[in-house]
Amino acid sequence: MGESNNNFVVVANRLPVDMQRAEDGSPRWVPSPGGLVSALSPVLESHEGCWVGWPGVIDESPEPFRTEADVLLYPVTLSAEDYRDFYEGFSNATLWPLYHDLIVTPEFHREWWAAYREVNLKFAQAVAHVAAEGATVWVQDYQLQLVPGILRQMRPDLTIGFFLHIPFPSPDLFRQLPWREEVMRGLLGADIIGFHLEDNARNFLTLAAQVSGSAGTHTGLPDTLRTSGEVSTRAITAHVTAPDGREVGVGAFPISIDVASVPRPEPQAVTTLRHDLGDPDLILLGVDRLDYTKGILQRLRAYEELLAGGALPPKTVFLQIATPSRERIEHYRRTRSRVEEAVGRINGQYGTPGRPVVEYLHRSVPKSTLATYYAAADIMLVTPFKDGMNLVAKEYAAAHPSGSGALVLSEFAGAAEEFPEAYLCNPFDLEAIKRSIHRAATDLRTAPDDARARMTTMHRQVQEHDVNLWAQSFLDSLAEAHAASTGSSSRPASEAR
Ligand code: GDG
Repeated sequence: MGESNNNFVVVANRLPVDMQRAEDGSPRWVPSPGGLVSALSPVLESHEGCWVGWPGVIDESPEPFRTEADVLLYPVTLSAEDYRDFYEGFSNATLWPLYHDLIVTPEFHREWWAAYREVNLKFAQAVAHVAAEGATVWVQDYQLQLVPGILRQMRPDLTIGFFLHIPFPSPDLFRQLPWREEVMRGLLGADIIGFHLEDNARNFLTLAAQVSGSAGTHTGLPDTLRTSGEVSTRAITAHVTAPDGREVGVGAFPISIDVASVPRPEPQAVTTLRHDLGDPDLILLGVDRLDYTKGILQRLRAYEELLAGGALPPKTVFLQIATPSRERIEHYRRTRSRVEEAVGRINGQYGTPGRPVVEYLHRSVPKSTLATYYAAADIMLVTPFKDGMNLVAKEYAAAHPSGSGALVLSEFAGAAEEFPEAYLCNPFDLEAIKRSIHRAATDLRTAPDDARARMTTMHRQVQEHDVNLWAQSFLDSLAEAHAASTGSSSRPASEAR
């Protein structure tokens, strides 16, 4: 048996580890600890679980292997063409911009779509191979939207959940997609489809009724798709009927972070950082993948205008971490060059020798370093044009247990729904970003109690709604939905933890 007896399978575009080659050519696995990995690991471990995904290197076919905790990692091989057409093409140059409200224009190419179908089939076949009879499968994100439908046909015995980590667009935008019926049918192969926000779920429900051939009726648009977020969230309150007559649950499950594993920085590390930055009066921080959705350039322009107007303390530093991302895609290259041009321009104008006003890192930093940055930052700038949730905002709130600091947050980040106490702004409105930064900076000086009350509330929100609650509520809802559809009672996948 070995590979085929897994009762719980997570399938995602990437494995939770990245493969590297040692000098002698042997494969080495570098763990990529993230919220998703820490949330799902205990569930995987207690269920002879398995994670199916791409190992992060083109054309590599490493053997499946077990982690120390007995989780089977099952690699799916992607060729150079798969990577170009499925990953860079359809996933990141068609779906990503379409689902982020056309911040750049999505490209529609039939050969990309063909690759998307083929690679989704490849992932589904891998899952069908490793999943035990009656197993629970949790499919992750926009790269794999056809997997639930394909799996349902291959393996009707499975319980299938799907979660979308990015926004789901309004029906008018989604309907531009030439392959909209196929994508809807793919998603409707699941027992439950989860989104971050009620708005996303509502968009999906409207579409399910509109797109011909994809669904029958849905049970109406309830006033709320999510209970108020108390500990046992039961998020499914709407159902759509799939073409095969099954009832599919649709709900909102806002993702969060693993608060317990956020590194606590040494106070000395924070002092050293402040010193290295020239002991500024005010530290602003941005942490993003270098993606055009994240609004880094607008944020820099707002900062530049505030400096020009003398609206910030004289010794202010803006530290921006921009993690390299999707660098072969044209829009990403263009975003990077514009951001770097702005950094140069601002430092050229306002910096002094040895004291730049923007400190810019175009690389990934260790988690512990990031924790020091979060702790040191007086104001965190999270200003995406559109974001499914935004974990950086939650990590910053988690890093300020005493209520220090301030968060400037885009209205268009999913996190804004959970953090109404942030200094919210419209990232398309430069004046609004400036106002929010200015107000946060002013409150920190002149109304510290108010600033502290805001941050304390956000910190509590994250503590009470961590990633374990997210995973638990999704998997409990999935087990219930499946039990309801088959008339059987099945144990929630999260119960054994
Ligand atoms: C997608 C959706 C949704 C960043 N730089 C470094 C680093 N990071 C880590 C952060 C955070 C993560 O990357 C970024 O997560 P976000 O949520 O902010 O953004 P996306 O990557 O776009 O994620 C998003 C998310 O999925 C989850 O559903 O919230 O809306 O777009 O954890 O800390 N980590 C380290 N070094 C870095 O330099 N170690």
